[in-house]
Amino acid sequence: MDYYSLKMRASQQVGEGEQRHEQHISGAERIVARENVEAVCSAMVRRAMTHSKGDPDFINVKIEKVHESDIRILKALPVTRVDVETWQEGLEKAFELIGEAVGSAAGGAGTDAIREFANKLPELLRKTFPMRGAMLYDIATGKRLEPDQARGVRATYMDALRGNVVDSCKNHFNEAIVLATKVANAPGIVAEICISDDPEYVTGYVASKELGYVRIMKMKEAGDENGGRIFLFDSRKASAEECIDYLQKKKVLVDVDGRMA
Ligand code: PML
Repeated sequence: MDYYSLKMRASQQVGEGEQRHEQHISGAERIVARENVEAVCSAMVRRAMTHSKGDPDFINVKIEKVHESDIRILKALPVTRVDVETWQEGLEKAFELIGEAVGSAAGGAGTDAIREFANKLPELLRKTFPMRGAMLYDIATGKRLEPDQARGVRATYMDALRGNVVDSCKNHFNEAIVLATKVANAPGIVAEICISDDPEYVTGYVASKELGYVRIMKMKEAGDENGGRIFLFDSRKASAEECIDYLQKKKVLVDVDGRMA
């Protein structure tokens, strides 16, 4: 069967004079069967044209053929949910889980080393707020590995294996479980932490092959437009090039098996 990758991004010019620049409004991507290309494409354009951030000045839709033999099918990570009273409690829980994942990846590194790493996490996360992509952080050396640190690394070419569903609204969870599953299966990836940059969306997650996808129901204050992602990577297990190549080029369909909202 023939598949096609569709990617949409929409932006708007904001600011005056020298301050004038392009601001991202909306983006989406799918991998669909040939017969769904037109419908999915128009749903993407509708999504761009009806976004709450305003009217786009620029919409780019890229459509590429994908050979079935180049697609890897992955089983979605199992999902668990952590309810918390406050976003501070949620963040603490997320940092604790990430600390454990990093500790066990580092062969049960001492508690001091894990505590030292966990202390760095809030600052690392803050550094991701202005980035479009994720930070790729090497737990073996403490170095950042994104070729462009202002942009970060973006996981792309992925979708859920869900037949011919056409949707024009963003569903944070549905998109995140697909991305987190692709990322968790990347060479050398130990874990991921994510906070949405949507000011109205306070749920975030931590994920890894061992932890699964752990939804933490509050990870920031409502109204806060800061969000970001860190991919925690171990350079003793794979090379950064191999990992980035997989994240940015390998086509993945995720078997969500009834997990989607
Ligand atoms: C994003 O907005 O891109 C991040 C979405 C996080 C989804 C968390 C969840 O609902 O499980």
